[in-house]
Amino acid sequence: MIGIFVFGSFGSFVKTNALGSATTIVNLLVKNSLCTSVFKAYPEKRIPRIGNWSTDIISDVYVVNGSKLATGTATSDSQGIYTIDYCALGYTLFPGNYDFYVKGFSHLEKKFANTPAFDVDGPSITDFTTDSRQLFAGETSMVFDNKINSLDLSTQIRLLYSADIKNDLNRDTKVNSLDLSNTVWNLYMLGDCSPFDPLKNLTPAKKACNP
Ligand SMILES: [Ca+2]
Ligand SMILES: [Ca+2]
Repeated sequence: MIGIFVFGSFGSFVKTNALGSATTIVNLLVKNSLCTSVFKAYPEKRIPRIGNWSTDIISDVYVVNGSKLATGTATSDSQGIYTIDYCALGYTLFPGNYDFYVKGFSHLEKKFANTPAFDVDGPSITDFTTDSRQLFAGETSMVFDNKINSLDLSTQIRLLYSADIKNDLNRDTKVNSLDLSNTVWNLYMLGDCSPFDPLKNLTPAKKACNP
């Protein structure tokens, strides 16, 4: 749905000049904001490589270099496209630039900084796939600590030869050595997280972050 948000009063008003006689019609700025926003993100290393980009998504919206504004969830389609109605979730987001933090089902959190969004005059899809950007795979343990480590490897080994979808990183319907090799490739990789993330500064660290 499309929400209409108004800066100031709606429409126009009559302004009286210094002599109190002549009038001027002043039109006020009316801005549109998209409640339902469409995004695109690619989870990495899928087989087949093209058109196999579905995953569960958590998509958080932050002020640029600032605090958290909104969070939403969705399941992306085979093209990596997902839709979130932030208004239905109770958030009001105006056209502008935001920092997005996006996490796939088996993936580290990734920051997409200073990204324009929520503007009906802007691109129809907020595209997180430009410049070969992808969500890094291997974060599969029950504990989301935003780092790929032995917890994730041991989870995957335990579920080897199963069809567990979280550990089937390439989504070829089975957990096997190809998925394990993806996790080993990303071993010790850290995700991104906001300096304001409440999980960041727990001791011992529950959630790792890129500097
Ligand atoms: Ca982990
Ligand atoms: Ca697999």
